[in-house]
Amino acid sequence: AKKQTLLDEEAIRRTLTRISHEMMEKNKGMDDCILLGIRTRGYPLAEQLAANIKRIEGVALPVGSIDITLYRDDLEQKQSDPKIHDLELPTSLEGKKVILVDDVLYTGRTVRAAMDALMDKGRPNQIQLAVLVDRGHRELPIRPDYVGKNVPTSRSELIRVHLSQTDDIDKVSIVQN
Ligand code: 3GP
Ligand code: 5GP
Ligand code: MG
Repeated sequence: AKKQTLLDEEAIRRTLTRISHEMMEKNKGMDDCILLGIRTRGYPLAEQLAANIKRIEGVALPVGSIDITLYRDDLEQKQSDPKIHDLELPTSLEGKKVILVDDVLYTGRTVRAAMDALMDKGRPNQIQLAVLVDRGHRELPIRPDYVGKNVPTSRSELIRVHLSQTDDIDKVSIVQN
Protein backbone atom coordinates (compact mmCIF):
# COMPACT_ATOMS: atom_id res chain seq x y z
CA ALA A 1 0.00 0.00 0.00
CA LYS A 2 1.31 3.44 -0.95
CA LYS A 3 1.33 5.99 1.88
CA GLN A 4 1.71 9.75 1.72
CA THR A 5 1.84 12.25 4.58
CA LEU A 6 -0.79 14.99 4.40
CA LEU A 7 -0.18 16.71 7.75
CA ASP A 8 2.79 16.36 10.08
CA GLU A 9 2.86 17.33 13.76
CA GLU A 10 3.52 21.02 13.08
CA ALA A 11 0.85 21.20 10.40
CA ILE A 12 -1.74 19.59 12.69
CA ARG A 13 -0.85 22.04 15.48
CA ARG A 14 -1.18 25.06 13.16
CA THR A 15 -4.39 23.73 11.65
CA LEU A 16 -5.98 23.32 15.09
CA THR A 17 -4.80 26.82 16.06
CA ARG A 18 -6.43 28.24 12.91
CA ILE A 19 -9.70 26.39 13.57
CA SER A 20 -9.68 27.64 17.18
CA HIS A 21 -9.46 31.22 15.89
CA GLU A 22 -12.24 30.58 13.38
CA MET A 23 -14.44 29.26 16.20
CA MET A 24 -13.77 32.30 18.38
CA GLU A 25 -14.52 34.63 15.47
CA LYS A 26 -17.70 32.87 14.36
CA ASN A 27 -19.01 32.63 17.92
CA LYS A 28 -17.80 36.10 19.02
CA GLY A 29 -15.96 34.78 22.05
CA MET A 30 -17.30 31.38 22.98
CA ASP A 31 -20.30 32.09 25.21
CA ASP A 32 -22.59 29.07 25.71
CA CYS A 33 -20.51 26.81 23.46
CA ILE A 34 -19.83 23.12 24.18
CA LEU A 35 -17.32 20.96 22.33
CA LEU A 36 -18.42 17.38 21.68
CA GLY A 37 -15.77 14.99 20.37
CA ILE A 38 -16.80 11.94 18.35
CA ARG A 39 -14.81 8.95 19.64
CA THR A 40 -12.24 7.81 19.17
CA ARG A 41 -10.11 10.54 17.65
CA GLY A 42 -12.58 13.40 17.60
CA TYR A 43 -12.33 13.54 21.38
CA PRO A 44 -8.61 14.40 21.72
CA LEU A 45 -9.12 16.93 18.92
CA ALA A 46 -11.95 18.55 20.90
CA GLU A 47 -9.70 18.65 23.99
CA GLN A 48 -6.91 20.27 21.98
CA LEU A 49 -9.30 22.92 20.60
CA ALA A 50 -10.56 23.61 24.14
CA ALA A 51 -6.96 24.01 25.38
CA ASN A 52 -6.19 26.46 22.53
CA ILE A 53 -9.32 28.52 23.24
CA LYS A 54 -8.50 28.61 26.95
CA ARG A 55 -4.99 29.84 26.17
CA ILE A 56 -6.04 32.45 23.57
CA GLU A 57 -9.42 33.67 24.83
CA GLY A 58 -9.29 32.65 28.50
CA VAL A 59 -12.56 30.74 28.24
CA ALA A 60 -12.80 27.17 29.57
CA LEU A 61 -15.24 25.34 27.33
CA PRO A 62 -17.06 22.22 28.54
CA VAL A 63 -15.94 19.16 26.54
CA GLY A 64 -18.09 16.06 26.12
CA SER A 65 -17.83 12.92 24.05
CA ILE A 66 -20.06 10.72 21.96
CA ASP A 67 -19.32 7.15 21.01
CA ILE A 68 -20.94 6.04 17.77
CA THR A 69 -20.54 2.42 16.78
CA LEU A 70 -20.59 1.59 13.15
CA TYR A 71 -22.14 -1.74 12.48
CA ARG A 72 -19.97 -2.34 9.48
CA ASP A 73 -17.86 -5.47 9.18
CA ASP A 74 -15.98 -3.92 6.30
CA LEU A 75 -15.18 -0.21 6.35
CA GLU A 76 -15.77 -0.10 2.60
CA GLN A 77 -19.14 -1.79 2.81
CA LYS A 78 -21.74 0.08 4.75
CA GLN A 79 -24.00 -2.33 6.58
CA SER A 80 -26.46 -0.04 8.31
CA ASP A 81 -26.64 3.34 9.95
CA PRO A 82 -24.34 4.10 12.88
CA LYS A 83 -25.76 3.63 16.38
CA ILE A 84 -25.10 5.66 19.52
CA HIS A 85 -23.15 3.67 22.07
CA ASP A 86 -22.49 6.33 24.70
CA LEU A 87 -23.05 10.07 25.16
CA GLU A 88 -21.28 12.09 27.86
CA LEU A 89 -22.59 15.62 28.09
CA PRO A 90 -20.85 18.06 30.44
CA THR A 91 -23.93 20.31 30.78
CA SER A 92 -27.57 20.62 29.75
CA LEU A 93 -28.07 21.50 26.07
CA GLU A 94 -30.73 24.15 26.56
CA GLY A 95 -29.63 27.42 25.02
CA LYS A 96 -26.22 26.00 24.10
CA LYS A 97 -24.23 25.88 20.88
CA VAL A 98 -22.81 22.39 20.39
CA ILE A 99 -19.70 22.05 18.24
CA LEU A 100 -19.25 18.46 17.04
CA VAL A 101 -15.63 17.47 16.38
CA ASP A 102 -14.47 14.47 14.33
CA ASP A 103 -11.20 13.50 12.72
CA VAL A 104 -12.53 12.56 9.28
CA LEU A 105 -15.81 13.43 7.56
CA TYR A 106 -16.88 10.96 4.91
CA THR A 107 -20.49 9.94 4.22
CA GLY A 108 -21.90 12.15 7.00
CA ARG A 109 -23.87 9.29 8.55
CA THR A 110 -21.93 9.41 11.82
CA VAL A 111 -22.61 13.14 12.20
CA ARG A 112 -26.26 12.59 11.45
CA ALA A 113 -26.44 9.93 14.20
CA ALA A 114 -24.71 12.34 16.60
CA MET A 115 -27.23 15.08 15.80
CA ASP A 116 -30.14 12.67 16.33
CA ALA A 117 -28.76 11.70 19.74
CA LEU A 118 -28.35 15.37 20.74
CA MET A 119 -31.89 16.22 19.70
CA ASP A 120 -33.14 13.38 21.92
CA LYS A 121 -31.32 14.94 24.91
CA GLY A 122 -32.56 18.50 24.62
CA ARG A 123 -32.80 21.47 22.36
CA PRO A 124 -29.46 23.09 21.56
CA ASN A 125 -29.69 26.55 20.00
CA GLN A 126 -27.30 25.52 17.27
CA ILE A 127 -25.06 22.64 16.17
CA GLN A 128 -21.80 23.27 14.33
CA LEU A 129 -19.30 20.77 12.88
CA ALA A 130 -15.51 20.78 12.88
CA VAL A 131 -13.37 18.11 11.16
CA LEU A 132 -9.65 17.70 10.70
CA VAL A 133 -10.08 16.12 7.25
CA ASP A 134 -12.99 16.25 4.82
CA ARG A 135 -12.50 13.41 2.36
CA GLY A 136 -15.72 13.93 0.41
CA HIS A 137 -18.27 11.28 -0.70
CA ARG A 138 -21.13 12.70 1.32
CA GLU A 139 -24.36 10.69 1.29
CA LEU A 140 -26.34 13.27 3.30
CA PRO A 141 -26.68 17.07 3.07
CA ILE A 142 -24.10 17.73 5.80
CA ARG A 143 -21.20 20.17 5.52
CA PRO A 144 -18.58 21.17 8.07
CA ASP A 145 -18.30 24.72 9.47
CA TYR A 146 -14.57 24.25 10.13
CA VAL A 147 -12.24 22.12 7.98
CA GLY A 148 -8.60 21.34 8.65
CA LYS A 149 -7.89 20.07 5.17
CA ASN A 150 -10.03 19.13 2.19
CA VAL A 151 -8.69 15.91 0.70
CA PRO A 152 -10.29 14.61 -2.47
CA THR A 153 -10.18 10.81 -2.16
CA SER A 154 -11.31 7.77 -4.04
CA ARG A 155 -13.48 5.40 -2.06
CA SER A 156 -10.65 2.87 -1.92
CA GLU A 157 -8.28 5.33 -0.29
CA LEU A 158 -8.04 5.60 3.48
CA ILE A 159 -7.09 8.56 5.62
CA ARG A 160 -4.97 7.48 8.57
CA VAL A 161 -5.13 9.79 11.55
CA HIS A 162 -2.59 9.36 14.33
CA LEU A 163 -2.84 11.60 17.39
CA SER A 164 -0.36 11.69 20.27
CA GLN A 165 -3.12 10.95 22.81
CA THR A 166 -4.12 7.70 21.10
CA ASP A 167 -1.17 6.76 18.89
CA ASP A 168 1.92 8.46 20.42
CA ILE A 169 2.45 10.53 17.27
CA ASP A 170 0.63 13.36 15.45
CA LYS A 171 0.34 12.60 11.75
CA VAL A 172 -2.28 12.40 9.01
CA SER A 173 -1.59 10.31 5.94
CA ILE A 174 -3.41 8.88 2.95
CA VAL A 175 -3.14 5.22 2.09
CA GLN A 176 -3.90 3.83 -1.33
CA ASN A 177 -5.11 0.27 -0.92
P1 3GP B 1 -11.51 7.02 14.91
O1 3GP B 1 -12.55 6.52 15.75
O2 3GP B 1 -10.22 7.46 14.83
O3 3GP B 1 -12.02 8.28 14.86
O4 3GP B 1 -14.30 3.58 12.89
C1 3GP B 1 -13.22 3.14 13.67
C2 3GP B 1 -11.93 3.69 13.18
O5 3GP B 1 -11.66 3.25 11.84
C3 3GP B 1 -11.96 5.18 13.14
O6 3GP B 1 -11.19 5.65 14.20
C4 3GP B 1 -11.31 5.56 11.83
O7 3GP B 1 -10.05 6.12 12.04
C5 3GP B 1 -11.08 4.28 11.09
N1 3GP B 1 -11.65 4.39 9.75
C6 3GP B 1 -10.94 4.64 8.65
N2 3GP B 1 -11.73 4.68 7.59
C7 3GP B 1 -12.96 4.46 8.01
C8 3GP B 1 -14.20 4.42 7.34
O8 3GP B 1 -14.33 4.61 6.13
N3 3GP B 1 -15.27 4.18 8.09
C9 3GP B 1 -15.14 3.99 9.43
N4 3GP B 1 -16.23 3.74 10.09
N5 3GP B 1 -14.00 4.04 10.10
C10 3GP B 1 -12.92 4.28 9.39
P1 5GP C 1 -18.91 8.87 8.01
O1 5GP C 1 -18.87 8.01 6.78
O2 5GP C 1 -20.09 8.53 8.86
O3 5GP C 1 -18.81 10.35 7.69
O4 5GP C 1 -17.63 8.49 8.82
C1 5GP C 1 -17.67 7.40 9.71
C2 5GP C 1 -16.64 7.49 10.79
O5 5GP C 1 -15.47 6.92 10.24
C3 5GP C 1 -16.31 8.90 11.27
O6 5GP C 1 -16.04 8.91 12.64
C4 5GP C 1 -15.09 9.23 10.50
O7 5GP C 1 -14.21 10.01 11.29
C5 5GP C 1 -14.47 7.86 10.20
N1 5GP C 1 -13.88 7.82 8.87
C6 5GP C 1 -14.48 7.77 7.68
N2 5GP C 1 -13.59 7.71 6.69
C7 5GP C 1 -12.39 7.73 7.30
C8 5GP C 1 -11.05 7.68 6.82
O8 5GP C 1 -10.74 7.60 5.63
N3 5GP C 1 -10.08 7.73 7.77
C9 5GP C 1 -10.34 7.81 9.10
N4 5GP C 1 -9.32 7.87 9.93
N5 5GP C 1 -11.58 7.84 9.58
C10 5GP C 1 -12.58 7.81 8.69
MG1 MG D 1 -13.68 9.52 13.49
